[in-house]
Amino acid sequence: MFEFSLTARSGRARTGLLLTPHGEVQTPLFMPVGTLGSVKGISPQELQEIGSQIILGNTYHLLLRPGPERVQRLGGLHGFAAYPGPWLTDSGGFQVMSLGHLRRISEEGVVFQSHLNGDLIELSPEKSVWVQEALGADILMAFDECPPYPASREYMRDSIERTLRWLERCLRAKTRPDQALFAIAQGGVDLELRRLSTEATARFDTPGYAIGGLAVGEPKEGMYPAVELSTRLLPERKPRYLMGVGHPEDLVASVGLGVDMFDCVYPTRTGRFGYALVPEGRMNLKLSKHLDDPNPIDPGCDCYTCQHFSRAYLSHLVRAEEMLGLRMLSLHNLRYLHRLMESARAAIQAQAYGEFAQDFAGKRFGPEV
Ligand code: PRF
Ligand code: ZN
Repeated sequence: MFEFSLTARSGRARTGLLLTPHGEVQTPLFMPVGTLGSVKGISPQELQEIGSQIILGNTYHLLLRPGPERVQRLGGLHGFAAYPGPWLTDSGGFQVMSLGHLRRISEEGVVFQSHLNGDLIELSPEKSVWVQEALGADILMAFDECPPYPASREYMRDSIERTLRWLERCLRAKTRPDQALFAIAQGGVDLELRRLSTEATARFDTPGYAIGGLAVGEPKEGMYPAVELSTRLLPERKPRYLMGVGHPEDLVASVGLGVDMFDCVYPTRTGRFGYALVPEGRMNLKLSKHLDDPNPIDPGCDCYTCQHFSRAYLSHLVRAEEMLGLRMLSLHNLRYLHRLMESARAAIQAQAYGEFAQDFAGKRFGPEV
């Protein structure tokens, strides 16, 4: 039911085809984040129109509300959220750290206080798998610990080992054959610990592997060597997922290092803040220079937003905090990242990824246009 095949290579970049019970997807790809079972403001129909292939849901949020058993009774994420294509759920390990009021980490798992009502909630490898089986995604993530940056070496080493024991427990707890569980390597930006974690993780023969523990505030110069080492150590024939990374530059560089999958709230969140992703960088629609501009955000973009609306109108909507403006920017930003990955796939298939990456970098202007 799960199969991953490589279809082309260019340097270390690769294209692949991943088969899941709810459809096949082409890699490299970007996955929109639908934390609570919805990609904020974007309908399933729109997601399909812009070329989304997998949606990511979160164990942490869906456990708090509406609850995994309710989602299961109402058809799992595919039925309940009416998005029939492939889903992936994150395990909650990372969200507990970043959102919950963490009370205790132990060998057993974590105890945290809900950010909604203060309830004490436990999450363990077994419980995370149980929740993810009820949610019914095609791909489940192992329950891991993503330590903050910076963390002491001693803490990191303990944490890596705990995450490996948690991975074993996740695999033992898993019961459904129609779901694939991806392992997650940790290790921060310390290359020795990253190697330790990745080699040990790769010994578990899971259908895919994630590179976790990055994009937690470390300098960019720290992240790339860790990604580079990870893709060298992970098995060639399994998909590699770099978690929580979604800046266009990082996608282009990481695909060049052999990463196949990405997720991030960046395109939707930055859209809600009034920014549009463009080939030159990021356009701030709140700037008054856009108020009289009849041009679309990006004349080269095929999305609904660029086909119908001017910068002037979008700028007006953003200033007035109209829902439509924020929705249309999110839609454009997601389409931008999907197009970026489509172009990357075409370049890899043409054996020209190096030129593609160079061309991409050559157009970048700076942080804001
Ligand atoms: N682990 C999990 N989810 C994640 C991460 C991780 O390390 C990251 C990396 N910051 C994003 N999402 N389970
Ligand atoms: Zn557009």
